[in-house]
Amino acid sequence: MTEEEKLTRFNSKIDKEEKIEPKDWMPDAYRKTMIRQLSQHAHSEVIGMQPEGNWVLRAPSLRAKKILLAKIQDEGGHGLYLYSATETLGIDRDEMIQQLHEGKAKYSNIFNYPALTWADIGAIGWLVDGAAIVNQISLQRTSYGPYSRGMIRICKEESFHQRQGYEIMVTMMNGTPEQKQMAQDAMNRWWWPSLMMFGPPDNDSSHTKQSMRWKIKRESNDVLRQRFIDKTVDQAHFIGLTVPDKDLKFNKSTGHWDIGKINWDEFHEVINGNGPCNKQRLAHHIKVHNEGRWVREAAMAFAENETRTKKELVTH
Ligand code: FAQ
Repeated sequence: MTEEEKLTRFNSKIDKEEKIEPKDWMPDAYRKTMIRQLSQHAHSEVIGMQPEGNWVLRAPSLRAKKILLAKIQDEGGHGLYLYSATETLGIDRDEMIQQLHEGKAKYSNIFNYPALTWADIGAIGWLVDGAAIVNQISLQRTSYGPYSRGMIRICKEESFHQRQGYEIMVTMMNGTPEQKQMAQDAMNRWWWPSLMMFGPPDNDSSHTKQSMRWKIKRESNDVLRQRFIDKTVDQAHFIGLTVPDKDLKFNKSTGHWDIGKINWDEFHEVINGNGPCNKQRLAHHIKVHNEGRWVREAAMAFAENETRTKKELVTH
């Protein structure tokens, strides 16, 4: 097949809602975009374990600790699915990790903020996982097969995460005045960065147009952000939390909540390495990655040994 025929076939698959699979021909730019988005997503899951990991030893009960541990383990698992899915595009994990460590690969803005109190754990589960689900439900229909299948699995676990976060917020809002204030403070800290998770406004989003044409993204940043706002504002009001936005107003003609201005300068600062915790997050990842070298080497040596033994059994 000529390059042109291959491209026609690829486009017709996309048009017919057929998935693109690892061995299928794909344009280089499609592969590059998929590697960027998927690896960024994988890094986010793994770096996202840090703000919550900070609270494992300080969880207020054994029940809370067990739930938090399970959630953090899930995030590690999501990272694994996503790194594996990215590897099907022809890049290996070491290279992805190197890009992360060198600051060449991004991860979600949201994980560069500190989790200061137990209420932040509630806010992370409710708002951060809540935002992640809205985005990921849409990505279940993404055109790249391994990503789409990964998203279906991940969304199931993510909805449990959102519920556990909301449960913490409900409990605190039913507690003492101090606990209510803690919940409100956490809401104030996490609300705006959660809205930024959906990426820049559509007219400033460099990749959306092409990614939607390729059906990598199924809905735009602004559409998904609005869906999250509409769901979440009602949940906040239901438990007595105030959304920290003086311009928040229900728009009867559109049926949506209108919000005030998002501070996009803050977003750009954070994704370019200057958020409150960027340096700490990366330094921790690098340290733990280096400390874990012996585990990776032992696992590789074991795998090689197993393969050798199997081969010897076959030849004898
Ligand atoms: N943070 O043209 P667009 C989770 C960058 S998982 C950092 O709109 P795109 C679970 C973007 O890379 C959360 N950078 O980009 C959990 C691009 O940079 P470039 C992660 C961002 O890709 C919970 C530039 O800005 N989820 O939370 C962000 O079409 C709790 C222009 O932007 C995913 O990654 C951002 N938020 O749309 C884990 C979902 N937004 O290439 C632990 C998959 C944009 O110019 C604990 N990803 N940028 O250097 C996506 O859906 C898309 O990549 C978007 C961005 C929607 C995030």
